Amino acid sequence: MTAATARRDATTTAPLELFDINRLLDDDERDIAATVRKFVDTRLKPHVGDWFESATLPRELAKEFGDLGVLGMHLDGYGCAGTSAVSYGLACLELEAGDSGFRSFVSVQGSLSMFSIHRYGSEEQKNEWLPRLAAGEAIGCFGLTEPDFGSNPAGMRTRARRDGSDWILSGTKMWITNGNLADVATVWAHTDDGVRGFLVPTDTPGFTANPIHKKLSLRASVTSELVLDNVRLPASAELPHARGLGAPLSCLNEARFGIVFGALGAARDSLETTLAYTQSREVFERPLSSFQLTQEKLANMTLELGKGVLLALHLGRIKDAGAIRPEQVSLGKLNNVREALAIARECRTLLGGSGITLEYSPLRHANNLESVLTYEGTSEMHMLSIGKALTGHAAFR
Ligand code: TGC
Ligand code: FAD
Repeated sequence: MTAATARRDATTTAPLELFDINRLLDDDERDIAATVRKFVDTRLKPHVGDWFESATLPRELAKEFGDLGVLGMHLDGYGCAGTSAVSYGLACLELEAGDSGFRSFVSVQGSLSMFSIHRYGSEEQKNEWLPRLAAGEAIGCFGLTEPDFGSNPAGMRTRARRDGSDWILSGTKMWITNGNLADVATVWAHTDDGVRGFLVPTDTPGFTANPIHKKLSLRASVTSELVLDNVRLPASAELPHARGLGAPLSCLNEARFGIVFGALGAARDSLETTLAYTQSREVFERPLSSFQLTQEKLANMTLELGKGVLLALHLGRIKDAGAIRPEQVSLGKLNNVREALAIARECRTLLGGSGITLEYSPLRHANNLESVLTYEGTSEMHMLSIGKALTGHAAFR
């Protein structure tokens, strides 16, 4: 053992231990994070490389996520756990330490599909769908984006028109997570009275989901195009309390909040993986971790990871106090995804050639984070949201 190795063993501290983050959590929050981390380490991580390579997300994971209690965990009643926002965020962080695809599944199920029903649905809709979605016995998806309207959903072309008391929906939704797995789709459409939401059982005639292939990112996640060809729905399929574009945008706040925490899981896993690698990898007869240039990178990444977690926890406490504003969620999503992506890429450099394989997680995380940077509002949309809060000028159009 070299002198450098002996000193290292005596003094190493994990990145987030340096920030003493656990001191900021209560017992429940620590327990939930530890439970999800154990599930990710034992059930998901051993397989994630294969799922990423084969571009699959096994359907049976839905039930396992349900048993774990993470589906709609921040919602009350109807089989949901009713945890704090911080606990939900920590679960997202631990899931995304496995892969952004796992957090994406849970975000879409809990924060987009279930939240849209919980906030805007009728009592009948809630009873029909929420307990099964919470248990992972049914899967949901959320169709807002269209091929020509991603950042600007106000322009959506999907239309819902009345035919007697029925609704007829026509249009195409694009890039829809869980589309080919879903039993029910929350679909947003223009009507003569503005934007409305509809619950579309995916076995309804005229509804088709087409998987999107050849992805370089979020491969352990199902992404689909949804085609609605004169889909006839009863009046009871409309979400009765959703009125206008603000309804789907309010669901996005929930999912974006999960990403504020989640992206840091990908960053933490990248950094932990890389720290371990640099300690065992010898270059020029010394551990890679003993070089100043390596330590500069490790120190800077640790700072950004820790600052991101502090920001996420601060926003989580504001959310739990019922006071969070959409532009505050934008602050967290913009910063934490941007920094997580930078960390994952920097980690890849320290892994050298080994870093380009699925043997090590950082490049997989970096590729996933390219999607995370784009979905739930691109980084530019969040800059403009912050800019609007600062100046009062909406510069989107
Ligand atoms: P604008 O006129 O600003 O707003 C229309 C109405 O909506 C209200 N509103 C919000 N309400 C709640 N939360 C928010 N974040 C809101 N933002 C706006 C607003 O107050 C207004 O209400 P009212 O009552 O006055 O009518 O609308 P705009 O057309 O100018 O658009 C603003 C903009 C650009 C910020 C918005 O369109 C936007 O956020 N664009 C980004 C679209 C986006 O994020 N799409 C994500 C799709 S889902 C997804 O990506 C899932 S990824 C899978 C996963 O999570 O894993
Ligand atoms: P565009 O809106 O075409 O943006 C292209 C570029 O132009 C971006 O850099 C953008 O920031 C920039 N830009 C656009 N407008 C402006 C402006 N005013 N000023 C400056 N720059 C601008 N959507 C769903 O509804 N449900 C889902 O489940 C879902 N899952 C997804 C999963 C994956 C893997 C991906 C990649 C996407 C998913 N999306 C989903 C869609 C996602 O929300 C959109 O991709 C995103 O909102 C961006 O829209 P767009 O792709 O059309 O890009």
